[in-house]
Amino acid sequence: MIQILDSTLREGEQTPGVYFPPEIKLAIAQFLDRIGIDIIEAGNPAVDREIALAITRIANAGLKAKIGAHSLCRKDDVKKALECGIDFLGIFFSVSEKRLQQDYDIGLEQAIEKIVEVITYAREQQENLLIRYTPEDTVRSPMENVIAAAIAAVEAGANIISIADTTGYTTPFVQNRSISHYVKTLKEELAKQQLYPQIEIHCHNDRGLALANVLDAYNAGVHIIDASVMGLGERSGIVDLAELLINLTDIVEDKSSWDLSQLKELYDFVSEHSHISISPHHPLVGKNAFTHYAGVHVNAVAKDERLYQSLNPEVLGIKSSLALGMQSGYIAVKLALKQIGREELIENQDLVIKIFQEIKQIAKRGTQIDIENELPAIVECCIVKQIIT
Ligand code: HCA
Ligand code: CU
Repeated sequence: MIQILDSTLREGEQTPGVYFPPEIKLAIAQFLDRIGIDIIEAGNPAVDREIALAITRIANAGLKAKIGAHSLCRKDDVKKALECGIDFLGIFFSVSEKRLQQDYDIGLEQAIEKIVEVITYAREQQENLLIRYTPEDTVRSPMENVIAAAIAAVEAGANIISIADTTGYTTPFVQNRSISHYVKTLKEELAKQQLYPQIEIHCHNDRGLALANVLDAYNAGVHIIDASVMGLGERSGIVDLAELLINLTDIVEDKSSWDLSQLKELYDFVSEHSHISISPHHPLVGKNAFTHYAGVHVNAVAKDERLYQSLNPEVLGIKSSLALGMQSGYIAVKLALKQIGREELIENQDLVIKIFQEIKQIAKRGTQIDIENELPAIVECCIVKQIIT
């Protein structure tokens, strides 16, 4: 069964301007737990004491999910992470010679020694700890280096190897640049050494392909997929959690793994506390995700919503809705009158036409009409005009 790691609290906080205080982090973790997320990556405790405090609180909250911390490949940082009482530790370090030379002035051999030393230390401190090693920027690093580091890491005690597409470089149809190629090659090479760690993927969205890439990796037999709420993260972020879950629901065998009815509330909560708005057309959770507008569409969905919906909004605890504006037809006006409790006016053809024309006039100003809050006043105004004329 595929496992989901949510990194809203770690990668998500690498969105400029985003910071979730400990009590908000705990509430987000509780939401994720209710949804059925397997691993919650709660932050890097070496960044700030308050982050360490938040991770500790989440780790002590009795959640079903495994609680993880992120750490640089340093014993001191690992020590801080373990003090938080975590189940899962993610250690990352590059194995690309170019990066190693430019940033750390060391070679591959020294890098692998460091990785082995830190993983060995973590394993000695906590026997039941799940340890993940990520060769940062895996997919742009020489494959032979990645394989050598992965073998050494697993032999030193890592349970999971993560393939990080740190810069959103992979793409499904370009030879040797697909994430499935990396998943398959790494699995094969490790199996040759009788090593069978879990394989994870972390896909950034720089090319807008993060979701396509994780589905490609799913097909290649990956075990753990990283995502975040709203896809929050560095630059263009990573895979969007809601989009990932709905697409996996179509392909996994056990459809009841996740409680999707919590997603909308979680997204609104994260949007509020990150101060980043959800675009109206965001799949599943955007304001317009299940809103029908143009006349032809509204006519059809009035008979059967499935004519213009391939997803059932009820699964997400959402109801479909109607928008009024330039594209609307008479049916939309009648449905909107019904919605605001003025069903008795539907038979008044002249009035319906007047309201319809008024809506078009307002729409020309480029503003959207709020059915609940604005339509009642528009209706009253048209009734008065009808009496006068
Ligand atoms: C980072 C880099 C990272 C690490 C992923 C991991 C990436 O911002 O620290 O440790 O598995 O994209 O490579 O997020
Ligand atoms: Cu990342």
